[in-house]
Amino acid sequence: MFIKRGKPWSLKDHQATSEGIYFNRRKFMTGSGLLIGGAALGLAGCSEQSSSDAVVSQSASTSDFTDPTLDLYPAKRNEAYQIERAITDEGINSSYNNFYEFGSHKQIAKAAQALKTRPWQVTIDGMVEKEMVLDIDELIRSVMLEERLYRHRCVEAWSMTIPWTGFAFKDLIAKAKPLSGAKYIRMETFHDPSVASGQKQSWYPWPYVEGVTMEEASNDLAFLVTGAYGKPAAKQFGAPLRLALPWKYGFKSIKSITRFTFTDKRPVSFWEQLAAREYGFWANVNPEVDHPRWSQASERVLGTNDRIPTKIYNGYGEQVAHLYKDLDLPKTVLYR
Ligand SMILES: Nc1nc2c(c(=O)[nH]1)N[C@H]1C(S)=C(S)[C@@H](COP(=O)(O)O)O[C@H]1N2
Ligand SMILES: [Mo]
Repeated sequence: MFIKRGKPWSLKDHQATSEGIYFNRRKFMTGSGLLIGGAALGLAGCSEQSSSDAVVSQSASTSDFTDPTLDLYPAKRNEAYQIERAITDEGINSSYNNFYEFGSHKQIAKAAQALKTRPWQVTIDGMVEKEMVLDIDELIRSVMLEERLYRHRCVEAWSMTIPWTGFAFKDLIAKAKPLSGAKYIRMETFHDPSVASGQKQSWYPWPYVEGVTMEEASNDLAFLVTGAYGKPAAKQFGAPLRLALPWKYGFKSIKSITRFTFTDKRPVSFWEQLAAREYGFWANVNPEVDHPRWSQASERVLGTNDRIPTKIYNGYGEQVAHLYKDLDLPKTVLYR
């Protein structure tokens, strides 16, 4: 299937740009001691332009690899997570991604096929009863997979609706047996510049890191994703294991996770390291708190011509607002 040039969802209809484009270079250069020319940054200023990329086919794009968990799909849909929006076309979702390991633009799907998702180990360490390394297939087979329809809202002010397959984050916490002092979970993506050429861009603080509080991770909505669209996740979605936190901006939903570390220190995420003023720890979707460079009041719905008002907590306030009642809202939702 091909997507034609000039698709409506790629129009430059707002001034939001990619996460990375304006991060504080000077500060970063000082901190790292690197000399970086402006041009060499090559950040995603053109991310909203259309490209002629074909949609990368979900199955036939690479080799003869058969996912060892294929028999678990499609998983039964959990009807509690039905939503009012139309599911985003799989072809559109599969060819418009943020995955900076494979490039600082949206057309990374092809490059992401280089990622080897087996064998894949997930380390659980830090403040837990016993540190462990889990094989991804063992992990997936030890949990109950289900399908959930979730909204997905990027801080760049675009959104999709995705049928994820996965399991509750709290199921992983139960396996980990955290010590009572653990307050946060720090997550890390693989680090292999030989496969992910974006990781050769040394001014980024690789590997990608994200963090959540124990309460956030234990919330029913926090979902560890293994699949999408009724099959194992495409590599560009963050196979074989990524997070989906639908009430937070998309950058919190870390892809291709290799490590969960339970800790009493608040993790500093990838984007927070680059530009703390723009991408804070909480990063809850909030139409009233603008990004320093653009409004968050509305969002472009990919695959349609719609621009719709953004909802507080991306429409999931009922499930998660209580987690933040003691914080100084709304100003601290994004920046703190
Ligand atoms: N490892 C890793 N995880 C990541 C990113 C990334 O660049 N690397 N981008 C984030 C951002 S900004 C968004 S919006 C979502 C995009 O997910 P999608 O491509 O499935 O829409 O992934 C998030 N997780
Ligand atoms: Mo994002």
